[in-house]
This record gives sequence, C-alpha cells and structure tokens, in this order.
Amino acid sequence: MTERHIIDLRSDTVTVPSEGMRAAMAAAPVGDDVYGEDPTVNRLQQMAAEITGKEATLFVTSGTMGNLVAIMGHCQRGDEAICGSEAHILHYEGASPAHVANVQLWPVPNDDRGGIDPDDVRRAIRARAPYNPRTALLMIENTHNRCSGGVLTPGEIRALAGVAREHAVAVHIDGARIFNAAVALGVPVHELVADADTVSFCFSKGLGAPVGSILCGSAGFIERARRLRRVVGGGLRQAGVLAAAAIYSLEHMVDRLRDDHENARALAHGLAELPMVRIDPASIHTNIVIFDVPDPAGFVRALRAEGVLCGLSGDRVRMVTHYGIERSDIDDALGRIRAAVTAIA
Ligand code: TLP
Repeated sequence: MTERHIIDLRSDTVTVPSEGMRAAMAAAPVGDDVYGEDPTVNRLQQMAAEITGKEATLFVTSGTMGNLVAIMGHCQRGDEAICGSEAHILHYEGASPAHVANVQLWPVPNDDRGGIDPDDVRRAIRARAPYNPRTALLMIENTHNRCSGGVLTPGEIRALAGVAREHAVAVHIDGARIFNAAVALGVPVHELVADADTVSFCFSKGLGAPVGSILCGSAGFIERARRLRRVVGGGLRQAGVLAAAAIYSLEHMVDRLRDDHENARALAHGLAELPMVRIDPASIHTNIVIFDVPDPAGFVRALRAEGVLCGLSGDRVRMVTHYGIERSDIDDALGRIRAAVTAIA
C-alpha cells in the first residue's frame, strides 16, 4: 500500500522556502547588520517603509519580537496596554509584556471577527491618578488569528485609533497577516496601517519565508527600537540571507494569498456539510478556518490518524491554508475528515 501524503493544516508557519526563494537567499549580498551594513536588510527595510507608508522599519526575528519591541518602545515599566480579549499577544507570546517589558495587558472584548468596540476602549483608558496604571498603548490585530482570520477595515481601525489619540495613547497593529487583510479587502497595506503609530508584520506565515518579521514606525521610534531589539537579543549579523527570503516573499508571494483564501472558503463549505461540525462558512474571509466539534482534542487525534494535521484554537479546532496546499489537497482532506467523522459517530 502506498503511504498517503500528510496534509498539514496546523498553520501557515509550516511552509518551507521554494527553490526560487532559496536561490535568492544564496545569492544575497550581506554585511554586518548590527553596524547597519547589510545591503539586503537595508533594501528590505526600505521596501517595507514604502509598503506601509511609515518613515522607517526594522527587521526582527519574529512576530513575537516585533510586538515586544513595539511594547517596550511605546510603554514605560508599569504602564498598561489595551488589547483584544482574543489577542495573540495575550494568549500566545509567553506573557512577554509582563515577563520582559513589565507592562500589564488590559483586555477588552473581541467580537467574532476580532473587532473591538471603540466605546470599550474609551472605558478602558485609565483616568490619570497616582494610583492608576498609565494607559500607554492600544494593540489591534489584523487579520485576527483566534477570530477566524477576521479582517478589520481602515474605517474600523480609524475609529479605534481616534479614541486612543484623544487620550494620547499610542496605537500598534499586530499585522502578522496584514497582507491577508489587504488582499481580502482589496486595499493597500499603507491604508490599513495609516492610523497606527507602528505596525509589525510577518514574512514567515502566509508569505512563506523561513524567518522574519518587520516593525515599522516613525524614524525616531525605529531608532529606539533598534536599541531595544539589541536588548532582547535580536541584533543579527549577516541577516541578509534571511532578508532576501523576505524580499522574495514580498515580490512573489503576496498575490497568491488569494488562493489560500479560496481554499479556506472551500474547506469551510465542505466542513459545514459534515455532522457534528459547527461552522458558518460566511465567516471565513482569509486563510484561518476555526470551528466547533463536540470533542476537539479527540477530533484532532482522529484526523492525525487519517494524515490530516490541524490544531486547537482555545477549545475549537483550527485549520490554516497556505503555500503548498492546493485545492486538490482540500478535497482530499475533506474526504479524510468525512471518514474520521463517520468513524467517531
Ligand atoms: N501565530 C502562530 C502561533 O503562535 C499560534 C500561528 O500558528 O498562527 N501575531 C499573530 C497574530 C500571530 O498569529 C503570530 C503567530 C504571532 C504574532 C507571533 O509570530 P511568531 O511566531 O513569528 O513569533
């Protein structure tokens, strides 16, 4: 019997670099980036500035480092940062704000798409008093990981940023998957981030690079961030080999995110037809498919036995489409999931 191939839907982080990307990495001119002398890193940072419309940018190792350096740059020790109740920074970054930055997170409710009610932000901003924490930062996530890859529009972001601005609170966007949002809305990234002081986004998710994220903001902020990146061990030397993969991803991997979104929708429609799965396919706009089943951990185990890998998002099941997953894999996966569901039932 021939082995069935594994269909890995755990995350878009599992992508491996394509031949073209590897060739670009091998050919990259490099220098010491701690001295600011890596030409490929400098080129990437320039490209990211143009894409986001921010003055300056800084290549960092990961989305987690991008968010942490942003928090350290915007907040003093003992300050508070408001985030959504489902935010990645709150659930999955090792409590880095508390652990490293000595910043307290204050969650406000996320709706099903990852949206936040501006009135909740207004209520969460502390009055100035010697006994209150100082609210220094509002963090917005777009697309929203735990909220089914939900997309926030420029108007929604403007409304949230407007409340922050009234109270001199800075705004950071965790835009790990900002290109998914841009492609889903048909809006350029710079419009999505225009109202934020800083944004970080990742090359190592849907864009398919092996490593890397970038933090974007004003020239003064990025100058401070460069020092803070050093503090957390993120000052890399000949990082151009990594930046080359990131440049390649910006040049070749953005438009194909559309395929991931279509595959996610097809997956959601197929799942909706299965007994015991609860999902509204209309709620899927990007590449993250989250749904309810009676026994999520058992479901993930049963699918693993069928060669379909997926994971949990809280107490729900998560599947993510990405480079390397074709429409035929979705059809194949749905067949295997159907078999697993039938066996469980
Ligand atoms: N998300 C990962 C896991 O950590 C859950 C995934 O598989 O989706 N912000 C957002 C919105 C993210 O989804 C992630 C990674 C990060 C930040 C952190 O990025 P990395 O993993 O590069 O530190």
